[in-house]
Amino acid sequence: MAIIYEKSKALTDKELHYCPGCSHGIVHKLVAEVLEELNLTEKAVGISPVGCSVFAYDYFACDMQEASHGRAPAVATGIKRVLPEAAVFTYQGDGDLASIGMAEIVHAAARGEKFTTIFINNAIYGMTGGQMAPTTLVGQKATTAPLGRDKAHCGSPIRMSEMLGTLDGAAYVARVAVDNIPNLNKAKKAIKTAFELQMQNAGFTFVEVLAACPTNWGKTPLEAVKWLEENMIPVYPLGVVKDIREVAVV
Ligand SMILES: Cc1ncc(C[n+]2csc(CCOP(=O)(O)OP(=O)(O)O)c2C)c(N)n1
Ligand code: SF4
Repeated sequence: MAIIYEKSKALTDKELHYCPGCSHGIVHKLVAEVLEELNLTEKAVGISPVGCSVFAYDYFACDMQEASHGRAPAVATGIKRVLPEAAVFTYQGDGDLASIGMAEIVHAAARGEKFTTIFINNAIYGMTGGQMAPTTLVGQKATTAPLGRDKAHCGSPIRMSEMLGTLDGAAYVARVAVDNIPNLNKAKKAIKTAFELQMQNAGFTFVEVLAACPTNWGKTPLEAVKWLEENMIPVYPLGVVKDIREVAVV
């Protein structure tokens, strides 16, 4: 019988622990497909974060290293500098990257470290029960903001892609979403471009993925996708924020 679909060989057979409707599993699949298609699985080294995707090291069938809170970019820096031929990536949530590890990611990007970061923006801390993150929307409820994020008290959401895109060391920065099939295809294309540019030594590459956390948003998987489309995309516009190849031709 003809095989029309099979799990990427860049994923292990380990069953994912994510909640129904969580985007982490989808993004794992996209990253794995890209590694396989670019023939990078054997030379890939992934760095797991804290948060719900802490067990990414069990799911990707490549070398993996766990990093402590927010420190994945520092660990990736060391690994890539020692193994310049490796395809190094960090996989980080918004609590890990935009809060706890903000300095790490900013300075790695500023230094133009030649690894790829996959940044999962689900507008909340997932694993620890739904506390407010730097990415939480104004008015969005969180366990630490039960009445909704108050701009006067907590400020506005941080747009990591736009911020990192200002840094000279960033070669490619894009924001994608995994809410429907066309966007999934764009997300995969962006992840592929990020790895391709990394392997060309272009500089730091970063893909922000708008992702659903139905559990902590208190929604069904379908409601969560709709909420993401109606509320997150207007605040976090999709598209390529920076592509060094476009700068090069100007
Ligand atoms: C310095 C420090 N701050 C906070 C925590 C607790 N902590 C561990 S995982 C996590 C949440 C991470 O959330 P996020 O990165 O958004 O990932 P998600 O679970 O949503 O995928 C937090 C707050 C900690 N262990 N240490
Ligand atoms: S708590 Fe949210 S981010 Fe964590 S696995 Fe469940 S849906 Fe995914």
